[in-house]
Amino acid sequence: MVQDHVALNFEKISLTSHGQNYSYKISCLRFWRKFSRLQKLTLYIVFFIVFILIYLWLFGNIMKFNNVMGLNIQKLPQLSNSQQEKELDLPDGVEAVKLNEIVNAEVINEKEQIAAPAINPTILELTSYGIKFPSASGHRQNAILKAFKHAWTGYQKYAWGHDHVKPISKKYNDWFNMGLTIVDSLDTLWIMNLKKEFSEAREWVSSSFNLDHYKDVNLFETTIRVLGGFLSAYHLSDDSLFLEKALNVGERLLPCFTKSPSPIPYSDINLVSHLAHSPKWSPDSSTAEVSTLQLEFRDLSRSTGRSSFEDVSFKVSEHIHTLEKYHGLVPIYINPNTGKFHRGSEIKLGARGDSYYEYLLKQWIQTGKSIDNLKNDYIEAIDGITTKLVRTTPQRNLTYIGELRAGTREFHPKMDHLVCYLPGTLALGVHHGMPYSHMRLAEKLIETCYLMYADQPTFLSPEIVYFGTNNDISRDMYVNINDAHNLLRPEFVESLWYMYQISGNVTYQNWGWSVFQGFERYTKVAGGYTSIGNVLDPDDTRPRDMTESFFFAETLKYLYLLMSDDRHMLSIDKYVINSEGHPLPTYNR
Ligand code: DMJ
Repeated sequence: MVQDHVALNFEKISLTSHGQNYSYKISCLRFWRKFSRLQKLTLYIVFFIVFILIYLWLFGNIMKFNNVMGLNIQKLPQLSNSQQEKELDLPDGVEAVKLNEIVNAEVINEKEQIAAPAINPTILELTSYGIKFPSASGHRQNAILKAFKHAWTGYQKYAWGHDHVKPISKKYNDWFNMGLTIVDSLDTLWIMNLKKEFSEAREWVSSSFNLDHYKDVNLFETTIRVLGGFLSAYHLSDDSLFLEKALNVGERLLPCFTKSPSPIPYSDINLVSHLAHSPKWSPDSSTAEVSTLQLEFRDLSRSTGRSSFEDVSFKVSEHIHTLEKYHGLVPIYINPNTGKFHRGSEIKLGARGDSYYEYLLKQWIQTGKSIDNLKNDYIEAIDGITTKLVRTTPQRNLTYIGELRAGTREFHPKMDHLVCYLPGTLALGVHHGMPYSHMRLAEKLIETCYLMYADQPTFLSPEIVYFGTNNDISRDMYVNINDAHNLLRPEFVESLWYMYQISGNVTYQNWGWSVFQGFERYTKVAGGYTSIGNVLDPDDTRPRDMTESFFFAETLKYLYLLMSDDRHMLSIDKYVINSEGHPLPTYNR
């Protein structure tokens, strides 16, 4: 009957034969004329209502999405995945995230969207590019993620845009006035897949990062935290804003090199007057500081095509290579006016000495293992460490690295927590072809570092430990009350990550988990995590009300990577990680 006729077959109508189409049209028209006026009117109304409903549904959804995201959907690039990869020139094996995957992911998490501030359209674009990391998996990795979010929330609430949060007084601290915590955290946010937080941080960088403060800043700290932070954010996200900021920072720091009469840079610079100078308390620069700039400055040159950054910074390494050393070991002070070591200064792998050794190896890796002087200086230094600084304790046979005192070069059985970066660096070296004996040393040292935590009732390491010697066998490893503070430092968990990544031994994961429990129990406060003054007494930890930016940049990042199901989540072949935990790409030469 009527209904039978109404069943229009659009397939047939679309046939190419004009004659067939025509006859169908005629029969439809006849059919339509058979309706009474009332029937026609009813059908008109039904069609109209259906049309309005479809329109409202579509329009409502678009508006809702726009309002929540602050987006203009039409501005989103309509690229296929392969087009995106082409445009971005991604390296082999690096997959561009599909744009619609990102949009869907954002829509699903509606609660979070509503809390989010308006996001610039370009931000959504950028999250669809860059290197993709998996979401947190498993109980442990999720616990680290939760800790990061807790610390980040405190920083956002009480210190946003300032260098550090003071999580107990719920205030902030400024050191260089550069929003250090934000810049230092960018790549951790990216790796942890915290897209909303990354977008907010990116927005701050875009609108508020400012170098026009009449202020002295330290060349080394600004390089590893700020320049390194921007460069790694650039490489991971593929967002050129970060490269632009990195370039601004590099340019401001250049006078430290160019104004020095020797290849050794001055340690400090005023960002506005551009006056580069030595620290107020000494004419010398720290050896570790001047030799821990090259990964970042080289990467800045390679990324921008401006060679001056690499040139001036590598001259430092080339110059130090020519200086006389003590079995490959360097004194911790060097003078930028003369270019010479302060020969009477201490030799150690803790503060002011540490990353000289680290950057010999890492520069060699960064440059495709093409610079032999770096490799040879590194091997000679590790030999020197083994023969001149490594000792074992009389009671537990713990292997540690001591220091050589200023002037006399007498052995001092003291080790900073900072030295605990070394097992990781040694393991990285072995992975890249350094002698296997380095791995044996790494394994022994990391056990001592573990006991620096496990020996304390808080399961947290002090800043410095001392060891018993053959002349004093009554004590094995001990702590002076003045050195009993813990600044939430990363070196031990950093080494655990390298050791686990290279050996696959889950003991290293378990040790990291125990240390994390110590942080949770004794440093967690309402506004985040705080440094403490005393690891020796769980009832008297003396909180210091301070979260250093390296807790976000390194400690939590390494713990997160350590707890990953995929121990190669961040490739140590494709990336070399700077002294502040920021991954930078490796090159062929
Ligand atoms: C960080 O800023 C860097 O790891 C630096 O190389 C040494 N000190 C802190 C962390 O302890």
